[in-house]
Amino acid sequence: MAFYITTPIYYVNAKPHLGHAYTTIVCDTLTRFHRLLGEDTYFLTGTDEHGDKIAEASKKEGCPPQDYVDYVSALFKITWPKFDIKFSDFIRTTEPRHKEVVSRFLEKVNDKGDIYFGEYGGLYCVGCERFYTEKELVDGLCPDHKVAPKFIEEKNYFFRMSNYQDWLIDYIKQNPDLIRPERFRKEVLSFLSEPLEDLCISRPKTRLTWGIDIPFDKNYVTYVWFDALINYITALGWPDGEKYAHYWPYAEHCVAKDILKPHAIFWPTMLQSAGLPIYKHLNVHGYWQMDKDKMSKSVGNVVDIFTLREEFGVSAVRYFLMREMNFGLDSEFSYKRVLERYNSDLANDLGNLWQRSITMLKKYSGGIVSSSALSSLAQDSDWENTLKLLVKDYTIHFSHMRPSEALKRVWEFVSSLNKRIDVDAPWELAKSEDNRQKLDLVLASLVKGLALIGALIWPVMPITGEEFWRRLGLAPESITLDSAAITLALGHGKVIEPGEAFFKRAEKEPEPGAKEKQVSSKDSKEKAPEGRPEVITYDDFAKLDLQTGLILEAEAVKKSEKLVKLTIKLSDTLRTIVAGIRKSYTPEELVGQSVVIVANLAPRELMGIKSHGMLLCASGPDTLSLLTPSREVPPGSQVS
Ligand code: ME8
Repeated sequence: MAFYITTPIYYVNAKPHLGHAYTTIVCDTLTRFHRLLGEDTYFLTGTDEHGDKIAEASKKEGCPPQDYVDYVSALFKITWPKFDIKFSDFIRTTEPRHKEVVSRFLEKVNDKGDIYFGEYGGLYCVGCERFYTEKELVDGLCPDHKVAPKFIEEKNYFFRMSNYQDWLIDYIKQNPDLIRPERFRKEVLSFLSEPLEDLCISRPKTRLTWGIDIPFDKNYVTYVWFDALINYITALGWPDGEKYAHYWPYAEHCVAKDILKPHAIFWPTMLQSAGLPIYKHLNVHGYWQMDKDKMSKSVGNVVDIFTLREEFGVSAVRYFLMREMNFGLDSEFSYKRVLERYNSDLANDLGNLWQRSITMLKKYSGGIVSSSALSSLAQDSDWENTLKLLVKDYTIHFSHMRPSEALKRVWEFVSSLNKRIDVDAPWELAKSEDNRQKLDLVLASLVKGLALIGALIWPVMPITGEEFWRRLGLAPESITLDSAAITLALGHGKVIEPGEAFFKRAEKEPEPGAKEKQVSSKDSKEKAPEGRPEVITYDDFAKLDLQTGLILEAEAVKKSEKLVKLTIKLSDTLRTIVAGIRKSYTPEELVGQSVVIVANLAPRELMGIKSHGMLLCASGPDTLSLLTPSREVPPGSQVS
């Protein structure tokens, strides 16, 4: 079996925020879950870079559209790995591969006779990049952007979407889980009960040039939605790519309800017209809200995901998002709620279970799981059935796009193990040698339970799941839900240590970076050399990768007087470097400066932010001075 999942490609008129992070983490989680099932997975994300909205945003920033989209797209691309999101491909609609596929697709639909030239007048919302009917407006305003749409009349190309209305209704009825959850399927069918209009798919170049040319009329560019949706097949190399043949039959899209209509109506009719199979599922979720309003850049109520990550750590942020939102319903965001879940689910339930179990294993059994107890446990059908049922329920929930329910089920098991400790009271059993067998059995069941929990939480909290396995003496690369395989692997006879607490209770809002450090790498413990040799060889010097870089962004690190977080452009990548230069430079002074960096320095974590390199500065008597090339050279130039 294969599995192919996509996020929406995000508009580059805003930086990534919690809403984007949610969808992207759902897709990463689902991909990891399918990998656990042994499937061959492909996960696509990317950026949507054409259209009015982007052209306007770049104008506002005062830079050419290509520079602007390069920059914001790179921000998205470098953000996701910081949330342990591992995509297979990152697509940009300004890439040549995409432009080519859009042209081919348009030709195909045109050859079918589904495109015509006509005149249209209508109410257009720039924010949504689409025409609205009077009925769809709320008090005359766009329901999302709360602005009055403009009346626009012009000649354009149209896609005969109305021809496919009856086909689409039948298709949705015959494939009851095509659009899920059910409420969105109903919404689409109700929308389709009214006559469907044809779709305007072009914009005259007199009004907009920032788009993909219509292949049969160079005076027009393609409407951004017609262009954007096609990304899902571009990335697979449609029409002849191997990936297309392999993954497209398993395609799953994941979007929020704001873009239900383009995905549930435009996209399947486009696919049908071009003769391509329809995706397998459209998974639609609700909005993260603040004070009952959709979190969005235009409303200005977005949560900064980096602050959240600094305060609670990646695992906790991912857990919160997956557990708190019922997929399909809206969810209200608050720091208080994050803190509550952090303390109750992670620190109390999960963290305590680990600490109590492994501390007792250490105390009563020298940290070694009894292999005879492991074998007896494997013969205990009640216990094995409990595990089997847990994995089955979990699998069903994830397969039906219910991540929150899947986690809830895992936490029921966590609670049952915590209760088991209270009931079996290993500290009482340990008082008499007669109870040795029973004690070993209880300890073995706790260790086995923790190994399984490590695997079950891995799709949502990869770092924590892997760390569970590492500390249990198991290879994280072999993480599995298979009970027999876990039993076999646990019989290694190595000493298991409890280690540092996974999630320390946070009494008040934790200090930035506090939680992140719990699973931090050993980098921060590295010491600076105390003295310097008088002479080094050229080979020593050649180990340094010194490069020039351009500072694109500078942001003071909260709760630190010295640190600034910098986004630095090298030749074709962006770097995050945290530098202690705030006493000598304001963040505003830093943006636009050319600097010299040590590019191959091991990453270090400073106030919860990973710094990938170091700036070179001269230290004056009371100020620092950045080293900067005396002539202009492109970012990423070698310094030697
Ligand atoms: O619509 N709650 O891009 P976009 C939950 N380019 N999810 C949210 C959210 C919120 N408050 N805010 C944003 C576009 N999202 C098009 C898509 S696809 C071919 C083209 C997430 O940048 C959610 O996934 O406006 C939503 O559908 C998406 O961001 C919209 O991203």
